[in-house]
Amino acid sequence: MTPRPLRERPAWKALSAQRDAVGGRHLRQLFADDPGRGERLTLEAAGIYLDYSKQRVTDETLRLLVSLAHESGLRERIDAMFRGDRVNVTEDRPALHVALRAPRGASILVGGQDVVPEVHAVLDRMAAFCDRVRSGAWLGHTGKRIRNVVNVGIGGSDLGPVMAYEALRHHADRSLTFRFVSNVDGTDFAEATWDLDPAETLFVVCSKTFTTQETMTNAHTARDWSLAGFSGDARAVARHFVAVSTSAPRVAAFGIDTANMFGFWDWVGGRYSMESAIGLSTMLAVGPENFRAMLGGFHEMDEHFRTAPFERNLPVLKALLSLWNNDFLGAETVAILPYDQYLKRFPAYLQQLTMESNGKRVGLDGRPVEASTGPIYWGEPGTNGQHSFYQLIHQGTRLVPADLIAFAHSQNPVGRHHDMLVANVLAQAEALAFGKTAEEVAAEGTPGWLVPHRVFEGNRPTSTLLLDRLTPAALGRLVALYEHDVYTQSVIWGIDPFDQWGVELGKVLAQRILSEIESPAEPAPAHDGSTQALIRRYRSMRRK
Ligand code: G6Q
Repeated sequence: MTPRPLRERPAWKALSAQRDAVGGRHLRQLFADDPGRGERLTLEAAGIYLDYSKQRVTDETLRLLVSLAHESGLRERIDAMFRGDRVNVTEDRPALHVALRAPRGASILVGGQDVVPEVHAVLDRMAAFCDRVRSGAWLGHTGKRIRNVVNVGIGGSDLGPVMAYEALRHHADRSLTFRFVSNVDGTDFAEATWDLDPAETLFVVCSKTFTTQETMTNAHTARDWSLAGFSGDARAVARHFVAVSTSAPRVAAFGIDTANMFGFWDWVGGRYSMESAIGLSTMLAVGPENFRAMLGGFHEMDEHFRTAPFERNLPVLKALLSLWNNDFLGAETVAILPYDQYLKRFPAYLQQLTMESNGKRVGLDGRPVEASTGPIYWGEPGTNGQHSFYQLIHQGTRLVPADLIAFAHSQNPVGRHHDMLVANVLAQAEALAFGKTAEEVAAEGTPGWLVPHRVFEGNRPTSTLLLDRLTPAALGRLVALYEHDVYTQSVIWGIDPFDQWGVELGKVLAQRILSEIESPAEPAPAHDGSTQALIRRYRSMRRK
């Protein structure tokens, strides 16, 4: 059944009415009126404890948000995604990343064919390959062991692998060095390889399409760099290059033997692919067993999302709270603040996942969406952010809701560090919610003129996510949580979270401008006055 237009859904209307009644109340008041909310507005599932009591909601707001999910047809849309319907409407294909982490023996059909056996066949091949590299059975062209792995890819073929490598570094084989080259800026390649020996270096070229300009340029540069180390002997490619792609013909055309290729499928979106063969570098780093444990964590969250009632469903609740902040309280961003140094690339990873998915202005019907979609995700690990941009969150004029992510156990227990770290997360959430009133500031003897500067208004909403420790399984659960959060929001807005047409225009123009800036003759003016002048200026600067 097609849901009613967004603003005509009864829950949407009731939430709009709630906005002033609840959205205008201070968290101090909400806690004073309802002291039990700190215990009650929490949820523990799939190894994640979520405290959402510091969100600016009441039980009634939550009830209406859950009704909104029902009125938006979320149940049906979740089932549609899991059974392999073509939920990626504008590209007319399924978005079946959940099949990548389905256990052996499960069954998910695409076009009448069970894809789970194929998924496990690739995982098994990846595992066999990774075991050979990690054990030293796979040798380079001159018989040396592989010591360095360079992942070449961009976007979804880079951000997941680099985030997962950093996140799981504690579990990684430290005798191997990992580097990630994504940018077409030659500096990226140069800095990633300057100290590496080609005889000990394996390149993993990751590209779903095997046509992406940046990746193909870097892959060719990598081949030149590698072969230069073997006096141009092209046979070395077979020992020093493997590919991850959906296109065997293009991999073969590049010169990589398809025996050294790991495949995946067009029903895996780039930003939803870190647990497919795109995660080969992750598996090389942490080994097949840890990789499978990560898949187990993903699957655990998948099952929770698929089966839990919405009011006890972590991704659904997270999505609804984010939607409340964004569409009803007017917040434009979400700060992702992991209190774990290993998650330093997690905000960047989530930027793509959330903003490339839900940065859309038209609905599935091609008409403008009736609400603000995809908030801006950004962030840095705590405690570093506290000494930089937290000022704006605490005392600026904008509303910046934040997700605070913390672990009960450090992977590197050193002295009191971990307790200090966690004390900071809890303190920030408390300060953001409750602030410090003018009376409190004055009572400390602060001179009158300074009081306004030292007041913390509070009422800044946060969600605190507490996990046991950052294991591979925990990472899987965390990523799947955000994936399904994104999907839930997209369903309510009625947009396609699996396409990314917005990246196309710039790519086409870049091709055209490249030929113009490289052309020996002055190119005919083909652009607006500004772009034309910049092309002219660049050409003349390059001539000097
Ligand atoms: C992700 C996007 C995009 C994609 C890159 C790389 O969802 O589709 O970031 O991952 O453009 O694409 P290839 O893997 O095809 O090189």
